Amino acid sequence: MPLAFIIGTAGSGKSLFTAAFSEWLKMSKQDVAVVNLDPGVLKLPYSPDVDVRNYVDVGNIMEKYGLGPNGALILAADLIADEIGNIAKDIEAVDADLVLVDTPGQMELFAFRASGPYIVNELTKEPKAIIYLFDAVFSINPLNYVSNMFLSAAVYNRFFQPQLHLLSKCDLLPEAEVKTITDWAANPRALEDSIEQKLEGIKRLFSRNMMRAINQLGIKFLLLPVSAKTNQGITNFNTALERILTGGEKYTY
Ligand SMILES: Nc1nc2c(ncn2[C@@H]2O[C@H](COP(=O)(O)OP(=O)(O)OP(=O)(O)O)[C@@H](O)[C@H]2O)c(=O)[nH]1
Ligand SMILES: [Mg+2]
Repeated sequence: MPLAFIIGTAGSGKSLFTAAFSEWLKMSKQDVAVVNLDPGVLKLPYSPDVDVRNYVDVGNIMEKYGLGPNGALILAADLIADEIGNIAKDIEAVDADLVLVDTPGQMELFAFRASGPYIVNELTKEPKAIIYLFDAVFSINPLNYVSNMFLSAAVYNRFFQPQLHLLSKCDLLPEAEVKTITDWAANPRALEDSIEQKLEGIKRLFSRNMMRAINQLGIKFLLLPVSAKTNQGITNFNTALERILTGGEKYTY
């Protein structure tokens, strides 16, 4: 069964999007399972079918190793890798046609430590995709947008899996601003124009050079606006995901 990993900076909307998209799939009679890979989360907006907290408990780690919350989360990220066989078995036991994986709040724990790519590779040999979330409110500033491009390119460089980019929480911005950001993704000239207009000095120089460097990497950068509150954009996103994971077929017949 194919797996989609939802990744993004802290608070970018990973968990709520996982909840909204899984509900949407269930309404469309698709057989979906949801995995929580965040060992530190206290409350989730969905009921996970598989939960890493059954294996790795951040509270216990803090006590056992005398660590603070951040040290415990780092250790937890590595301990998850040791439990990957059990987690893979749990996922197989659920036997769904598509698995959504909600990843830890702090993206760097999953993306930039050795354990993340190991987990992605070991969980399944079936098709997988990385879903990278750009927080819409954060991204309306061109400097932040370019920083997020850079992070998403860094994530790609860690996993080398098909990657889809979503503009999350798009209900929080006026439609015109959503369009501005999606235009930046589709057309580097539009982004360069905004950088010239809205930024000055070192910020302008830095953003322009970083944007050009990322474009030179040749990463195709389609950004789909979505909202986990209004379900806007979810149909489009699902079509793009089906194309990657199943060659355009439905997950469940
Ligand atoms: N308006 C609006 N708010 C959203 C949307 N998605 C998430 N939020 C809010 O943004 C905050 C963070 O959402 P989460 O889904 O917890 O984000 P996350 O990336 O899982 O956060 P961490 O795992 O803690 O890093 C919550 O207050 C959500 O209610 C959305 O589509 N629209
Ligand atoms: Mg979360």
